[in-house]
Order: sequence, then C-alpha cells, then structure tokens
Amino acid sequence: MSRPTNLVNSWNEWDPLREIVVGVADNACFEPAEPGHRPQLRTPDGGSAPFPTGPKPAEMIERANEQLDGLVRLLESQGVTVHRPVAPDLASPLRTPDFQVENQYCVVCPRDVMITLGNEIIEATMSRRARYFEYQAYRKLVYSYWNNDPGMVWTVAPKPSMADSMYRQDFWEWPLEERHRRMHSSEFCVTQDEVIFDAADISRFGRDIVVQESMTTNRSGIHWLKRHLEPRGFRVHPVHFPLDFFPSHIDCTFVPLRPGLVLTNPERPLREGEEQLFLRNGWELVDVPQPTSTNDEMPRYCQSSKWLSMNVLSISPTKVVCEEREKPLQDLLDKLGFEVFPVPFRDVFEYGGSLHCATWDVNREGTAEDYFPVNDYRPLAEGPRMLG
Ligand code: ABU
Repeated sequence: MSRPTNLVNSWNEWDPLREIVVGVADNACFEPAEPGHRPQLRTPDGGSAPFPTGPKPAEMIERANEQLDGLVRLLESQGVTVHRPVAPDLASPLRTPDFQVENQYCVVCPRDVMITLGNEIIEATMSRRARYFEYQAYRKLVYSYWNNDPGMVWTVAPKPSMADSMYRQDFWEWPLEERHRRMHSSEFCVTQDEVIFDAADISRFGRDIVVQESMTTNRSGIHWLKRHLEPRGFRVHPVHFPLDFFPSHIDCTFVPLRPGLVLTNPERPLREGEEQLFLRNGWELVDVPQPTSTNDEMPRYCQSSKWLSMNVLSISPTKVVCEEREKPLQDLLDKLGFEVFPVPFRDVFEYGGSLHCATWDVNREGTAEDYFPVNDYRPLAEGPRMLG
C-alpha cells in the first residue's frame, strides 16, 4: 500500500519550504527572573532599573503581531502554508512540585521548543521555568500531524525538574576575567545532572545534526540527542563557540543557507578543530558583517544580542528572509547569489528572537542527504539504522 505524502518532512534549514509555523505575541508576558535567566533592561548603564513582570502592554503585543502577520503574508505569497500556535493564559503564576514562577513568557519562538528532524517532531526539554509548558501551544497542531500523517514520529524529550539544584547560581556573578578563564570549559548556568536542551541549539544538515553546548543545552542534553538520533541514522556533532560567554541558541552564530555555505559570526568563532568537518567537506564559512545596532541599541526589553541580524529564514536555497534594517547583511546575501526578502521585525525582538527563532518549519522538500561524506564520526553504539 502506498503511503500518503508525508506532512512532516524537513531535513535541513534551506530546502524549499512548504509548511511552517509562525509564533504569535498574544498573551505575552515579560520574562521573569529565574535561576536560568536574569533579564536586564537594555540601557547603557546595564539596566539598573527593575525589569518589569506580568503581561506586556496591549500596544506592544499589537506591534509585534503586526510584524509576525507581515511575515505570514510574505510566506503565503511564496506558496508556503502557515500555521499559528494558540497562546494559552501566560499571566497566572505557575507551580510544579519542583519550582514556582510568577508568570510564563510567550509563544513567539516555536524554534526554541519544537524541531522537525526528517519525519520526526521532537519537543525539547527546555531550560527555563517560564518556558516549561510552552509546548502546549503547539499540541493541537502536533495532534493534527499525528492524526493525518501515519509516518510521522512524535517524541517528547524528558522534562527536567528545573529545581534549584539544576542550576549553578554563581555563574551569573562571575567577573569577565573568570568567564575568559573558563571559556573552554563550557560550564554555564545549568549543571550536567539532568538532560537539558532547547531546540534552537540544534542546526540541521541532512543526516548531520550540529548542536551547540550552551546556557540552554548541556552535555547531558547532547548525549540524549545522540542516543536518540544515532539509531535513526543521524550523526550528532557537538559544537562550541568559546568567545560567546552567554551562548543560547545557535541561530545567531552559525547559520547554514544552502549546501556548502554557512553564515558565521565574526565575534564567535568555532572551537579550534570543529571547523574541520565543514572545511574537509568543501563547505565555505562566511563571516557576516557587523549588525546595524550595537547591543545597547537593541530594543529596551530585548534579551538577545545584536546578532539577531543573522537570524534569517530560508524559503529555499536561493531565497532568504532578512530583517529590513540589516542592509549590510542583505548586500552580502545578494553578492552570494540569494534573492533577499527584507521584512520589518524589530518589534518582535523582545519576544526572544528574529525570523528564524519565530518560526518552525514542518515541511520542506527534500530527503536525508549526506553533506559530510568525509568524516571520522564515532557513534555512541551500533543500533538499527533507519535511514539509507
Ligand atoms: N534566541 C537567540 C538569541 C541568540 C543571541 O542572543 O545571540
């Protein structure tokens, strides 16, 4: 019996896009301070005024939704099917057996929570308390894929406790010299005792998966991904960017745009040696230009770095959506042969990211390609192989 067309099918970050989820700002709250996160106002004095809590003002939500809706219109005009999550109440305090938090955050960045790896959707463990239940906004959609695509695999990664013991609180107090001294040890605000990863620390290259060790993904999380994905035929490669002292999510640091090309962050080089996988297989690593804003010039409540400039979304290996102010990057993309679609997105930044973060692709054309035939990959253990 022939199988119906796969609804869930996405192997990399660039194949022609068919179906995607774009976040919504409805019901968004300010992100609370918690052991895994210390939000600060973006002011030149480092933000000594307290960071607000509770629901965001309606006009701020409206502005972000206008820009998210603009992205939806662009994608639809390119023939892409777009879905939106349903934002639950986020303003009420949250209490589990292990922690409490005054409010949740938002459902603008599905990329952090959900990932498609071939025919599989994985819900990440997450690393912050205010985002513990964020997967709920996508469950209705996941059920529709589950009910209508018999080949789809749905995996929920183990939820960590997010108890105080899961975090290393002194991390936030380390002076810069201490961070510099420790920059190769990859110890951040989460310990190694529980499995922790945010989906946005993963970048997909066909059968190769690159995962950043960070404040939001620990070595146990990467180990879980290896043990889960290797038997399915994937190769999981941990990567590190030692000059990023507060790493969180790979998509402002290392952004593949087509076979053979990764955009790289000039201030966050790969750990020495880790570039070899790419260079030995003929990939080009191209530094992006400086963003148009400094970190201090980012929107007042934005917790991401100026490198949201490179958080672009691929519609295909030749078409890229880019934030409208980032002209230097647009010029580079143009020179590299891409058709660039600029959209305004700055009002979305304070909800956790830009164009890549605010989306989760569920279906792209294409299959499991091997872009890294030259490799000395050592799997954890031999298991049944599901890919060719
Ligand atoms: N959510 C992406 C943030 C990454 C960065 O601030 O560089």
